[in-house]
Amino acid sequence: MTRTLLDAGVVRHAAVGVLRRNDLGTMTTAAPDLYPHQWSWDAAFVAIGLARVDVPRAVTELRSLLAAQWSTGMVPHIVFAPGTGDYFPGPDRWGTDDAPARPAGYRTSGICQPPVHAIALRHVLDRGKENGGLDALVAREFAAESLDGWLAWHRWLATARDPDGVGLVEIHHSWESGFDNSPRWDGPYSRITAGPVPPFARRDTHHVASVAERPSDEEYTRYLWLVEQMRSVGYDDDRVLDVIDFRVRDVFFSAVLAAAAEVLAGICDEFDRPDDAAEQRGLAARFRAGVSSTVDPATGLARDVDVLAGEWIGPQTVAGFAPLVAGGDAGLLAAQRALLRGPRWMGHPALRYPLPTSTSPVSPDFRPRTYWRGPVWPFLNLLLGWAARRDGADDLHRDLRDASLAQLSDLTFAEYYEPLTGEPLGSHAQAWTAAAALEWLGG
Ligand code: 2M8
Repeated sequence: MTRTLLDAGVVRHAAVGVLRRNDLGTMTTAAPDLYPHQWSWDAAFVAIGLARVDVPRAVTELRSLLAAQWSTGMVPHIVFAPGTGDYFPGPDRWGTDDAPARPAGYRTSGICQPPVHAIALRHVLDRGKENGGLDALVAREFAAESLDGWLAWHRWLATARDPDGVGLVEIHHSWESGFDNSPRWDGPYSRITAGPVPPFARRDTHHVASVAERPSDEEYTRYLWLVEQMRSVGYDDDRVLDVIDFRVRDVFFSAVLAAAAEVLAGICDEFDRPDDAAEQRGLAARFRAGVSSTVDPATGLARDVDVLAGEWIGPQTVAGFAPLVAGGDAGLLAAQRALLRGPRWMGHPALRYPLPTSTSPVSPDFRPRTYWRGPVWPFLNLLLGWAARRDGADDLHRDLRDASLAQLSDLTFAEYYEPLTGEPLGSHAQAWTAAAALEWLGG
């Protein structure tokens, strides 16, 4: 799987082309056609990739996302592109015009996504330092200007979304997890009886017969029902808790917060903000402990909690490796790495590339073509690789990088890949997939 220099140049050139194609000037669409707006965690990965080729443009990506931050501190999961509005479910469905916390002048959804942003900011600062000159200046100025915004984001998550202080972030829609129709959410959704929702038409990509691979009409009805519930109370954090039919402690989201809070603490140190640094280290420790408290001794995987049903969530998905993202106890991390590399995951003999699947290939829930129920997601591999290197697991980092670059050298930059055949699925020219390629290539 060793790559030649020529291969690297070709992949880099094509990946830059994908980011250009998705570039609206101050924001990058998540993908052409299917996702014509800026998504929150996509934008963070896009900034990581852009920082490899254009530090000021990477800064612009994060700045435009943060400009739409709500007064509560929430960073919204979609910032709609100016002059558009037809994405399903478009802004009229969200009804955030009536949400007092939404900033004037921005159209956004009313929910959030995992907080990868401080990790992206770290990458931008590091590229700035390496390049020096204007890049260093622009990156540092942005970090200074935006620090309070990122702190407010983490604080909101740690309060509004962890009301009981258990070190786990509560989500109110599976779109908040980013793993939309993962089998993780089948239990909670099975207990929801959707009320009336506005009529909708599902969108397809023209590349593949993807309607069959994406969530079903029944799933979309429930997704929209939850939006209706939040909308009915103006997205007020306290009132949402009383009306919402989906309350889940999301272990992977919590792990991202733990990792990001630790990174933000380091940035606070650099900007001489010792109190904020200490606060973020406290959050990191609290959410790391929360994540490790969910590990199932029988499977070795971390689990979500269905708050309303008072139940653990069972399906074996890649979210079970949340401790590898959060960091923490060396014994737990070593056991998780062995599991990840073993035959139930990356080491499964039928895989086209040895990469984590979104659901274990040996699980009865595994669906190799269906969105978050089995396919490989390249941006997630980048996140796992970043965490592996942070924790000194250089061999895991290297193996994830080599397999990822082999996969991405098909140059489709697909949204997700069929794990057994390597077929690109979903949208092509997906921005965060191209960004992942650029970051894996480095240099
Ligand atoms: C997918 O989610 C959106 C809704 O937010 C959708 O299906 O319409 C997920 O893969 C999510 O993680 C991702 O951020 C988004 C855009 O790439 O698409």
